[in-house]
Amino acid sequence: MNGAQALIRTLVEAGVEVCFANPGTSEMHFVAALDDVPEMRAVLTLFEGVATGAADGYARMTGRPAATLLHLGPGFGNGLANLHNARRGRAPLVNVVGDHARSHKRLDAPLESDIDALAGTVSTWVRRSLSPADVAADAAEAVAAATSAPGSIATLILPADVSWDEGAAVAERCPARPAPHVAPSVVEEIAGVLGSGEETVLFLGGDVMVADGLLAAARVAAGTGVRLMSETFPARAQRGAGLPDVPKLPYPPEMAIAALAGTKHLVLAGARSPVHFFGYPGDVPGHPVPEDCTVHVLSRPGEDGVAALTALAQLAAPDAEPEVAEAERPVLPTGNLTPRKVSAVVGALMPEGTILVDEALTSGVGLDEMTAGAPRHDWLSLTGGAIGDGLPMALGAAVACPDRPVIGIQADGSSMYTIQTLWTYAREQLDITTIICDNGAYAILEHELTRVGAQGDGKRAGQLLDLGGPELDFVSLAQGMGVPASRATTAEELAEQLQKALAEPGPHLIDAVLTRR
Ligand SMILES: Cc1ncc(C[n+]2csc(CCOP(=O)(O)OP(=O)(O)O)c2C)c(N)n1
Repeated sequence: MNGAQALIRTLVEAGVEVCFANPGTSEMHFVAALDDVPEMRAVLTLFEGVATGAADGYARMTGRPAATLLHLGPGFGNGLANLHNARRGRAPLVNVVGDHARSHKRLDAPLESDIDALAGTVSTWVRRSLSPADVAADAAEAVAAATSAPGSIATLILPADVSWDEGAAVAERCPARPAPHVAPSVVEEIAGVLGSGEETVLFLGGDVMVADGLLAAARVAAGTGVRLMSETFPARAQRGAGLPDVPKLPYPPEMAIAALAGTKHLVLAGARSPVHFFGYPGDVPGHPVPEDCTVHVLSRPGEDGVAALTALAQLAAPDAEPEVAEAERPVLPTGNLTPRKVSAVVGALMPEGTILVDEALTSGVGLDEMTAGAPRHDWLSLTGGAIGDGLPMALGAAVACPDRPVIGIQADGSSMYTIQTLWTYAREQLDITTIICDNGAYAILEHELTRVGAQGDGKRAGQLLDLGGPELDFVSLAQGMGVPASRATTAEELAEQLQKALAEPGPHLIDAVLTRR
């Protein structure tokens, strides 16, 4: 068996069944070995950022890593932004990065670069396999590293000759470190804080954003009077009728500050203490937590937050009934298209079990509210702020959950970072409906320009924020990659086109042209 065959078989043994790939010459033996291991599904992406974002989405929906196959340092670099998002969301992921054959390294060939340095910026585990005899054990360790709580990125660098040389053998699965339980004394201490009678917020994120964690948190809230809030961009949140509707901490600093004003105790469950995305000129604090507020930790990322919340609910609110969202849908709106109307159409029509991928940015206004009472669904957000993850995450989510509809609410500018993802939707015939929120601008940056107090005559600066001239033709772009597409300029058209897209299998794109100010 050659190194590549042993590697892929070992990955499959360890539960890695999908590889999002963009190969090159140094990965040819890996590619060839895929024919020997049909249990590994290989999905071709036309850019490494698509592969890494897809692995991110896949991991969020399954809790298991996908592999990526990347071509040396430049391929890894192309995948970096979405690896960053995956890291911020603590998604388990295994990168296999091809490298030159060992004998070729010292020649400084054109594709030679410092892969280890690149990998180190996002990975908790980096190793270069040094011989075919090692590669399988290395792969098993990579999977264990990626899946150890709370989930992280492992990067295995694979020299071409380690792939092609014989003498390898499959390795057994390595145990991963499970999430440790929070000590009972911590739960007791937090129960004491909740009993203080002072304004308290139970701040949720990470692993607790699933039904059991949210219901336990809602029991605590009902029994003790504390408020629930979640981090602004949870990696994956289960929502909808029958589950608690937990408000997110708003993104704009002034709104985040207002949301936490008066809070005396902030209790963290699975989330880190919040900070603003950016610092701004002037004497503005970098976080929205009031000065006289004490931050307490029930569970850290990587600890078992659901178990901690369940124990807390038993202790602090044993008889409480959680407050949950009623089944309720918005009425279908009419007339010109605004972000709120797009949200209302989605809330009115999304089927049970939808995976909602939110890279709507400024067009996400109202999406939380309009979908809170919709049938149960999952919501994936942009965890690390690096735009261009929406389309790829939807790809990964659809591969992970082939029986569930995926709806991507996608800002136009962000879609262009990884627009070629559409081609993989078509090739794999995935049930993904992409709604492009077409406002013709980098609208959020218009707000940020004002917020940072930047001055200018506005004209030249405006050119860097405007996406018109030439206008992007998303219908043609989608059709050119094999995805059926249509354009909606009114709420009625959007509703009709979304209904049709959801009824037909396979991918669809709707260009929702928003009314400009
Ligand atoms: C990788 C990366 N590059 C650049 C940015 C900076 N950035 C933030 S928002 C944005 C534009 C977003 O425009 P669009 O996707 O059209 O959404 P809108 O603001 O119009 O709602 C840019 C370029 C970023 N966040 N990530």
